[in-house]
Amino acid sequence: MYRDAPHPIRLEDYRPPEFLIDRVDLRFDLDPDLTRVAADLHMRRNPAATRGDGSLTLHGEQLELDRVSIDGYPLTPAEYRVDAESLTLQRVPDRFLLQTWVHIHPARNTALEGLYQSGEMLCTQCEAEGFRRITYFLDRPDVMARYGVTLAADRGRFPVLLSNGNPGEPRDLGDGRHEVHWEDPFPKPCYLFALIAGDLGLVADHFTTASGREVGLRIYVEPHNLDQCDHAMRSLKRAMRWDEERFGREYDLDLFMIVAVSHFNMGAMENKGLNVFNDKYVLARPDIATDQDFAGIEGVIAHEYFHNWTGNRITCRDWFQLSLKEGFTVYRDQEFSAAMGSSAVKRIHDVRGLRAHQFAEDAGPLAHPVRPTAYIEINNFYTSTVYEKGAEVVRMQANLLGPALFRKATDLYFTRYDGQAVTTDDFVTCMEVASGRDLTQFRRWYEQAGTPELWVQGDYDPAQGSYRLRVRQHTPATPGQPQKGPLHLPLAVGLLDAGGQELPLRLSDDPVVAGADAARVGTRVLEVRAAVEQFRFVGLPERPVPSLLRGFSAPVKLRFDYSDQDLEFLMARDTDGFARWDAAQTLMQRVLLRTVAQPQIQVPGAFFAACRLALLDTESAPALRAEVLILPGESYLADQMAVVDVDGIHAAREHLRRRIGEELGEDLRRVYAAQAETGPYAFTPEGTGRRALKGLALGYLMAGGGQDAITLCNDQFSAAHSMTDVMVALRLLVDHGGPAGAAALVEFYRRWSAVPLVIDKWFSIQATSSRADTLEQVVHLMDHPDFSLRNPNRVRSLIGAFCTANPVRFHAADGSGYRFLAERVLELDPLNPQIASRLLKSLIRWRRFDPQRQGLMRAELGRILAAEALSKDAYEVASKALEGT
Ligand code: B3K
Ligand code: ZN
Repeated sequence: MYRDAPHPIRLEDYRPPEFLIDRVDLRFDLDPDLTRVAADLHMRRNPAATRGDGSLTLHGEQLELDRVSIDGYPLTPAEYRVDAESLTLQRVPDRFLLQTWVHIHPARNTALEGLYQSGEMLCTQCEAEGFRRITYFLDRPDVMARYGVTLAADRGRFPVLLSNGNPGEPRDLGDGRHEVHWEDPFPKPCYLFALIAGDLGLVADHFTTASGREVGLRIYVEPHNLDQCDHAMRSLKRAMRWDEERFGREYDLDLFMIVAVSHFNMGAMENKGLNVFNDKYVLARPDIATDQDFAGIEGVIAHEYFHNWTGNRITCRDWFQLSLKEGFTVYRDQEFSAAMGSSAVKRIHDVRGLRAHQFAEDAGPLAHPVRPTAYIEINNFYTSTVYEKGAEVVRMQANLLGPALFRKATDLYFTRYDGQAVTTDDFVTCMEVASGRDLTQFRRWYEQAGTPELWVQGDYDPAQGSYRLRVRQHTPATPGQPQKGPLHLPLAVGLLDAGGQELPLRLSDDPVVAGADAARVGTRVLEVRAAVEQFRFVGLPERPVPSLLRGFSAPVKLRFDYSDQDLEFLMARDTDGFARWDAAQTLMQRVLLRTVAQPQIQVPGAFFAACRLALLDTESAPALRAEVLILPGESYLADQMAVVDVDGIHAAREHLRRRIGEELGEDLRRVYAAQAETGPYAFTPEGTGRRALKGLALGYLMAGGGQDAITLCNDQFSAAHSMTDVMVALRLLVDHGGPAGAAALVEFYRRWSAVPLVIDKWFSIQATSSRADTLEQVVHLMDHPDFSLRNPNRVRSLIGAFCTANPVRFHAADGSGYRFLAERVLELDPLNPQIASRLLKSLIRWRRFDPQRQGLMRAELGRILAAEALSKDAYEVASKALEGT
């Protein structure tokens, strides 16, 4: 049991730092077994802070302190105190040079936080609080300093030595070692510090900024991966150009570097001038990466690059403000990807993700506001709420202000706060100042957890020719927040006539202007503020069909009593691509949940007709047609039920897939054939869409059970036109089972055993198979020579995939999935608490299941909580999950 329950850190306790650090000089003598770190900190009292007791406490964990001195005078042990988390100096002057000498052990660092070894290289990850595992420091984002860094290491093992900023000339140290000095002219918080040492190859390019400065671009990878960097480089250059055009942001250093490493806890990290990436988000080639991988790389490269302004130049005052940089940067990368491809399809992907992950988080025991007010372990708060809901909150402000004022507001934000550590409140203030609007009520979006529900009713009055929309909002209670206030939100609506034409959107209180109606056709953004609001549209000769929440203008659950016919109509006729998809989702969800409730029920013919129409709708881009026909996922369906019926949902979804395959068989075959590849692979919106539609068609054909489908799958697998096609075929063959599936797995492994990122896919495919013996296979695969608990990508590809993407097997009624997960969490927690705690989140929504599963899940959570020396990370998740029991 956790003997001393760790204390939460609270937003209300924020105080400015008592000391500031103006300049840092670091010297590293690098060696995986023992690295020496010498730090010179030029410190002074913060005039803006209240004076404490005269002592100075620095953060430091897992450091071995050799020496400490102030202004050149060594301190005796009586003059300082060291514990597991800090170094305290009893008395310090107002301005002084603090020097420390510590040593650390990168090769023993399995948590991958601080300085660690990945394969043959050394690398760092400091956000959020990893810098304190490198040297004693004021490890908080509102302490911003200039850095000079000298790296010394064995030249043979570590020919490349990188840090933030600009390099000086390398120096030979004579004894087989060399050193390089780096200077970063921009003050930064220590979480943006990075170093890399290794034997790396490099792809170089350059970029001329809008104002004519030359920037060197370098992507460093292990030499055998040099042929997999083109897409990342192209994405980087596009992102740099786009940020200039869209946000007026230019890059500021002479050099921008990206390094790909194969052991990384998350996607990537925006260290100043030296982004460190999980290699999954750098390396791509058509034969080894899917369209989704290509898109992921484009988005993550852009995201980290965009952080240079939203995160690095302007950073967070404290970690409660994390969404200041993450929400805004996600919004920026979403907009960038939309501009590079189809904006409707990008929006669909993002909303699907938001509903699947963020809505679920908001409805569970870890629900928290975009700006949380307390945490035990900050690493647990890199969540979908902070990132994706945070991006929605920025998007709503952009929608409320319109493009011109939003740009004016972001320009103001960049000039006003450049070089500072600020808050989400400061961001909203810029929106207010630039637009002259009052966003007091809007700020609630940062403070209130939970997904608002919007109940909308429409009444047509034929005598008046008017249509009234009544909007009622309600946000359900979340842990610690029983009462919620109404939110200010943009509700984008359109009205369609029976022929699918947009109607003018004239509100009863609009001023009457001749000819104005023509300009009011299309989408109109209504502003909802009160708990109940009414909007009356006039001048409507017939009953309209409302198209609501177009483009997902606010992150809410919309409830409107559409008939099936309305949904079929919107699915076919809405002029907004996103809204067509959303209508299809609602309709499919209905059909599926009806089947869960009554497995014998017949799916109406009109449903298949609507699907056929969408499939054959050649007016729409293939990518959109594919999206419209993807059934809602099992976990999302589960979220719609009062008590989750795990097996019922799986069966209903499989049944509907089969029925669609049977009903649409001939059309699916034609559509499949029509998307055949005509040239070499290219990551273009057109190509991606074509492959998505082809994959969708093949999936339904397999579900329909036609013998020829297996042949098509086998052919697609062997033709190996691209990894996208191969993966679709492999998944279908494995789920189908039998000798074809087994043979494909063997062949796939044989072909790709030398490429770790592809082997991750091989593990995932097996872990997410719906076949009954999947858990057995997963357990067996843990003994595979390629599996390792020390590589996060491997853990995610096997254990993570099983627990998050295979609901029917993970939630097996006998509790075997839960037990498996708990054992892995307990095994991983001492090695890598961040990864353990992420996995553990699969168990927290136990209240949603039947009593038997509830009991089984709770028992595993209890077992974890009872473990000796549990990390703060896992403690926080498990204890919150069990709160109130
Ligand atoms: N800022 C990093 C995430 C750091 C996570 C620390 N546990 C990557 C990103 O959001 O860009
Ligand atoms: Zn980020």
